[in-house]
Amino acid sequence: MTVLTISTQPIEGQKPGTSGLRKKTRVFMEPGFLENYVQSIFDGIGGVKGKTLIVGGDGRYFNDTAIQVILRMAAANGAAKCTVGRGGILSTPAASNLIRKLKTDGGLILSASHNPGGIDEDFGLKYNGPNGGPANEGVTDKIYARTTDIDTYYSVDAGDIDLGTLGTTEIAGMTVEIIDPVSDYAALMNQIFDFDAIAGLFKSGFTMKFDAMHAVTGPYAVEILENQLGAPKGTVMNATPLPDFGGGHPDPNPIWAHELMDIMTGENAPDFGAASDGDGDRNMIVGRGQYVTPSDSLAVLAANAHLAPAYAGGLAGVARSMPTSAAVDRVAAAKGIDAFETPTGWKFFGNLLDAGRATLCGEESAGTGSNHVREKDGLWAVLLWLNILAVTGKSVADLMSDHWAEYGRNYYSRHDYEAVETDRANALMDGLRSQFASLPGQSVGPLTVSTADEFAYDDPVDGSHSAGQGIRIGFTSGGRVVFRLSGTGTQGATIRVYLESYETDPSALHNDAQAALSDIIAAADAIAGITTHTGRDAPDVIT
Ligand code: VG1
Ligand code: CO
Repeated sequence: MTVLTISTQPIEGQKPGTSGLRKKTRVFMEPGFLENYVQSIFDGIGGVKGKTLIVGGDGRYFNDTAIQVILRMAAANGAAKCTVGRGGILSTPAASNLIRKLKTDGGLILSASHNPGGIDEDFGLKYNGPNGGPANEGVTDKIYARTTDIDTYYSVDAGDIDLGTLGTTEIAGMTVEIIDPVSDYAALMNQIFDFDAIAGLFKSGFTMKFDAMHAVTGPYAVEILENQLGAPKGTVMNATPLPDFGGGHPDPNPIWAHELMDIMTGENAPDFGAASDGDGDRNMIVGRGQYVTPSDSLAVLAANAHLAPAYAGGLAGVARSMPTSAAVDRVAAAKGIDAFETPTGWKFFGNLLDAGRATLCGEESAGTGSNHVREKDGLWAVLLWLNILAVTGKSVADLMSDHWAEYGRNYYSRHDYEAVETDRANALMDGLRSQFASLPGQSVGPLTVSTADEFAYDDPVDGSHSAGQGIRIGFTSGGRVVFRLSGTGTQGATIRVYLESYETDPSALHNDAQAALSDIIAAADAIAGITTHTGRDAPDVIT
């Protein structure tokens, strides 16, 4: 077999965002685009000679083709072995687990997560390091730098590998092992949770719907919930991963998971509903008639995690991204443990988890996870909820009511303005920056601004500094609004507006979030001029 040395030149737009590189699928399919990025990853991590990698993705359109390219390039670059999920399938948390369990030098995960899939939709690729977590900023900077001066990539003159058959084969001297994508992950979940208690819950007649949204978690959820825990067949809906996710938008929130929401608010609603995203790292939790915001879910899980075997000894600390509500901070304060506030994106939790300073982490965008892997983990969150429901015997609604009564409620919502012209979005952010000095003390409607700044993070473990991580405006009432531009979009800019207020009055704990936040929502527009800058009079998505 001959190694092919192929001349190339830099292609613009290969800067990784919040979670790897995401582009329109057709862009990834342009000649050399994928190859340049894969070679830049290899070069950026100091080469892959003699190294081992995990490779897999969420099964979206182009997943299998891209894996064949990656395998040929890994072989040409001298990698010793690639371990690949059968059919090219690995959920993001399952890939993270395999990197850790098999002690590989990292992995390549192919996914654009919750973004739609298909030739006219989105594709993505990211590198995770030997700890199983997304490459940190230092590494992604090196990868990006290489994309700007790359001149050569390497491949081998070899045919496609059969990804559908378990076992070991070889390509130009590199071992390729095709493994079952589900079994190691299911075994890990069995170690963490009390499967007997959860099986007992299902035996007692407890009902559930899990919406896999035709994305990667289908096979995982069927194996764990139905086969191992005894939930009735059909508990998992939309269980077959499809290259275009059935034409849907595999983002587990009340808007995109409306099929599940209709079931949970309809007649004969099951006790519990959950959904996961394209690559299986996000989760949505909903009780009968009771949606749980991701920020509240993180707080409830932190308050009750000790009911699951793996966390029976308590939590070392908790961490949340800055725009996530402070609900979990109140739990941490009550438990006397540290609460860390990080920039958006799971890569910022890695050091805290590795150093044993945080056990549970979460983001308002429906991501929750723990030190069991180095990614957020959708099914893990669902199983922790089930374990807590099994031990407490409470309904989701009761658990939420009790939690708010004890800690108060952080009303929370996120308003997204999608595909805004980049110049307009930047102008809105710059307009906010120009008001930092004048805002404090100003009244906006019934509210008074107390603070205005841009979040920067100093990593407490390695001391690295990350600036420009979101503009936050605090009010004397304890409420706040945060403005950020998305780092995962593939079209124009998405402005995210995160809204939060805190309520302790027992008679005001069960109101509609949009109503409870109406003053903050009005203040956000008054201060940022959202309507003026974007020309939109309402957000595209409210979660
Ligand atoms: C979004 C979320 C962020 C999450 C990221 C990746 O990023 O806000 O919390 O970590 O997606 O999630 P952004 O930059 O668009 O706001 V996933 O499920 O795409 O891996
Ligand atoms: Co995801």
